[in-house]
Amino acid sequence: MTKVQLERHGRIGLVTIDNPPVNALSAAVRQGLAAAIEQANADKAVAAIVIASTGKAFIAGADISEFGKPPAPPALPDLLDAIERSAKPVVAAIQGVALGGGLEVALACHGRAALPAAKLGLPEIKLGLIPGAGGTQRLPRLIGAAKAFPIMLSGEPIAAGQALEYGLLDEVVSSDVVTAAMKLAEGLAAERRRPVTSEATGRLTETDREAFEALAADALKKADGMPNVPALVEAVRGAFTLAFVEGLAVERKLFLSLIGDPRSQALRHVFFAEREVAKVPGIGPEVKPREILSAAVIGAGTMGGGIAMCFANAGIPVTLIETAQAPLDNGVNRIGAIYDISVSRGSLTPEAKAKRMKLIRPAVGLAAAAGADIVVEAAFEEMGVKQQIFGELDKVAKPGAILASNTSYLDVPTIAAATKRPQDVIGMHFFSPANVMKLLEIVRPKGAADDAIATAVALGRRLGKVPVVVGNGFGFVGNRMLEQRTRAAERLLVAGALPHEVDAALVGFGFKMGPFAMADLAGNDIGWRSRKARGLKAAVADALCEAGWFGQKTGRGYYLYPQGARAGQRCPEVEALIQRISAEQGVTRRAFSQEEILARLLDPMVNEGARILEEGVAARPGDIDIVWINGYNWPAWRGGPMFWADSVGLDVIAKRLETQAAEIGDKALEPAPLLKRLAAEGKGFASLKG
Ligand code: T1G
Repeated sequence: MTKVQLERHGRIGLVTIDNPPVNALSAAVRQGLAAAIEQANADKAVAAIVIASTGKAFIAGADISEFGKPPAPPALPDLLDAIERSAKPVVAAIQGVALGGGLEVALACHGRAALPAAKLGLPEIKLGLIPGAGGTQRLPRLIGAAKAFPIMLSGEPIAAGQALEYGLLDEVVSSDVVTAAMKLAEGLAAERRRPVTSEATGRLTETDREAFEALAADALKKADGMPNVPALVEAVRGAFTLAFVEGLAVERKLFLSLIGDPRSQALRHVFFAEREVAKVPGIGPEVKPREILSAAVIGAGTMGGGIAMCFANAGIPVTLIETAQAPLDNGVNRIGAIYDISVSRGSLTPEAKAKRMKLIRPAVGLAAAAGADIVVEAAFEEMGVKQQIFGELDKVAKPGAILASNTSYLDVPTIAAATKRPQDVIGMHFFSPANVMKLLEIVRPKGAADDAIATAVALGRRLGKVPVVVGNGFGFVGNRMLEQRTRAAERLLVAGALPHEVDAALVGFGFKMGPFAMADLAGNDIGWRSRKARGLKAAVADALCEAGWFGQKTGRGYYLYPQGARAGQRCPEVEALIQRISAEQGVTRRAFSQEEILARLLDPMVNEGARILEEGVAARPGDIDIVWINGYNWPAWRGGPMFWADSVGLDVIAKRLETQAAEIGDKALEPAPLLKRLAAEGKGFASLKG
């Protein structure tokens, strides 16, 4: 079926793109558009042309799935050149998002009309790219670089109203944007003038240049090593210093150089992985989510309070339940204080805070959960406590209510067994702080009903989370892999590395902080309690806790925090303790390079990820990447642990694991069968289609 239709309406040639779901500019669409523009220009009965499209989106941009493949003509810049040089005026009728190449198509037109719901943006920066089809040259010419640059730098779309104000749109109409565009096109034809963006240099004044350069200097300071930011600055600067055609050539050269950059390849992987993750195997669109009109949260501690905020932020009334008034009041006060910080920062109005606080109904006793469509338990991480609560909930919750535990690693079927409704019992593992972190692991025990899972996924997205459905099992996906990294970090200390060297390796890789700074921040006693509950030992971590060095909250942990300083300082006593433990274990300490530290930290995580895939606890390697990017700040421009492993080469990782397992004598470090098989076949995790 053709992707682009041309039909004549009076003197207007109406070109309609129909490439569901978002009218991406695939090769077929580009070819169809080029042919339609040529045909309309050859048709004497046509005086002007309108480009419209079907569906929600006007055009969502270039077809990202085509990047890295051999280019198919016409290249987008050539198509846009043909539109701009069309003998007859061309007007864009924008009913929805016009993003990336989609906005660049509209910029090459001679007029632009939109509906109020339309959003216009150049999000290429989020893919590690820059606009590659004239956006860096046409947009500054149309609205000035001081306005255009922030749009390209943030990648965030602007609303139709703001676009009209900027002069990016000629008109915004309440309905029937195609008719409005036709009238606009007729008018341009009658005036026999065609406003051509590429020649509109009036906005590129010296003042505009100064404003742009100031914004550019600030952007370069915050580029954080991403090559597309300096590239964007260079391309936009070309709008001031070069002729249009030369500016286009510089933009194209920079764009093509970024397409091959590993960071952009990683970000494009994340883009698709984040969409794949929403597709839960065995749960198709026919499985309808249950209606969630109200919620209840059990436990007003840090997690429970944060989860209650998620519901209030999404406008869902939520009953926050505690066992007694005092902890309940503490919980509500903590929520109010968190909102106050947002109000003081100006990111929340006092009225919005009041509205959200009203949506949170504090109550003592589980009976208050009776009317809720979903109950999220965020009580003490102890199985007995959870079983007791779910046993109670089974009696008070209404039939069909979803009963979810926020447990971070306990067995969900065991929790479900405390009820007579295991089909309604799932895990919803939020990450701290729950009102901030995007990741939501939805634990799908075997007995859970499909629509219970579908409900949790839909709700997760409504709460603004990235829901990832995972199988039941200790630590699910994220924490199970984190435990491998934690063990590896401890092994490195005993073998010869020091905390700051281990942390530096991860920070150098792109994490916000390393494992020891993170442990000091979260509190070393949390891991200590969990290890004791499972009879596990970690010589250095246990020694610190036995000394009461829990981290920032006690002024010292792996590091010293004088006067509550946030940035830790090296602690000679801890380093002496580590050396003593090495000696006690008969280990001859040795130096480790940053590369070796990184490999020793990340390889065991990847190995655990392979086991997670073998067991079906994660459906796809990309799901594991999304967990780590959204739950543990794995740098998105590294693509996630499984994408990173593929970029290193699974044969390299398997070999390193074998060497380490032999050196330490720990069979658990042997490469997992899946990892070994893929390495032997010369394949990556990407070859596993979920
Ligand atoms: N290319 C290919 N597929 C795309 C796509 C794109 N640009 N945008 C979306 N999809 C697929 C997506 O993978 C999913 O597929 C389906 O469409 C629905 O997407 C030259 C170089 C438009 C706001 O970065 O922001 O132009 O999972 O689930 O929530 O300068 O998609 O159904 O198989 O996100 O309604 C710049 C990316 C490209 C915009 C719709 N454009 N897309 O959101 O649906 S680079 C972008 C979005 C470029 C030029 C440069 C969103 C959306 P599947 P969805 P949604």
